[in-house]
Amino acid sequence: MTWIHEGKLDGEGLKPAIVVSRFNSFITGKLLDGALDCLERHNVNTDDIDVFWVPGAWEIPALALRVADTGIFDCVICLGAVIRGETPHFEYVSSESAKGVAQAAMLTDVPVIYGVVTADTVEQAVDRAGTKSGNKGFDAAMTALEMTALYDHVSNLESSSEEAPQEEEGD
Ligand code: INI
Repeated sequence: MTWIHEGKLDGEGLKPAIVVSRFNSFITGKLLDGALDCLERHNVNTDDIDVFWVPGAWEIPALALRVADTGIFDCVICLGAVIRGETPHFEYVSSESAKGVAQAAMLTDVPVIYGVVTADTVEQAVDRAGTKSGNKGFDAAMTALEMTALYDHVSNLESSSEEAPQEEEGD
């Protein structure tokens, strides 16, 4: 028999944190709206959501790791918008922000979710923040719900296998 493990999309009783950057706030504000909408529509209590504003996408990973390590939150949703300009700044900011969020996720015990829009143009970014291509903030919050449920499920598997009686080794 194959055992399938999946995370449920129910946020009841969860306490999520959102780390969101102020740079390009006309986009990140929409991502935040999308994430809040998703969490509330999946039974997360509004009073249980904490939002942390940082200056730019570069600053997201360091704060996300600190927030995750408090042990107060069930997951951390990272939201930002990096839009390509005429300078190579875009490459540095977008790649460090993505790498940093991935690293934070590996270093802490709760899911840290990447919801940073990287776009060539303002129009593309707008498309991903609640218009033509959906809302990446909403999507990131859905991912957070699923991964939080999976983390919880896997740690229950670990503790139930610890409690299970050990088979005696034969002679
Ligand atoms: N920060 C962003 O979040 N998006 C951008 O598009 C961006 N660009 O293009 O420069 C950006 N830069 C600021 C950066 O994130 C830091 O806040 C800044 O370098 C200070 O460390």
